[in-house]
Amino acid sequence: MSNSIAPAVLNVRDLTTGANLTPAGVTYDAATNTATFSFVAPLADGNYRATVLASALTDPSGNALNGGADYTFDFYWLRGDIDRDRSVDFADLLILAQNYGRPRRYAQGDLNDEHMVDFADLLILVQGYGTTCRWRQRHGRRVRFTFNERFCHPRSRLQ
Ligand SMILES: [Ca+2]
Ligand SMILES: [Ca+2]
Repeated sequence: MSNSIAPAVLNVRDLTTGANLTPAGVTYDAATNTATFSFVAPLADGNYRATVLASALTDPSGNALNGGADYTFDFYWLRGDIDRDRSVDFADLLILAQNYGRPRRYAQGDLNDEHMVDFADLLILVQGYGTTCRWRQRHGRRVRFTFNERFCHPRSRLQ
């Protein structure tokens, strides 16, 4: 992939509202071949579909990504769900407690991305405690999702 990438190569669709979200910025690390997109407003808890526009990404020879076919993937965001099981519960609280007072990342309880697990993170988790973000199954396919009425506003980043 070339060393430059525009934010518009990625579209994120909120599967609840149908709203399309375009990243405000993107950084690219050539050493790890990783693009990190950022948004002006944090994503709300819920399910999303990200689409990378193949025509907007080329390799150094000018070949489009994925043979010219857009690449899509689904993901969800649920603030406080540290272990990524679509639920904010005791297991998440336990992870946070084990890392309390230490410099850590999201997967270890730093929910506000300040690289420290502290009371602010505990407050975020408690506010979302009991929240789930589930796919509704229909004919074996993920077609819609449900989650309760709690909405949080995390810092959002795709890698
Ligand atoms: Ca969890
Ligand atoms: Ca923190």
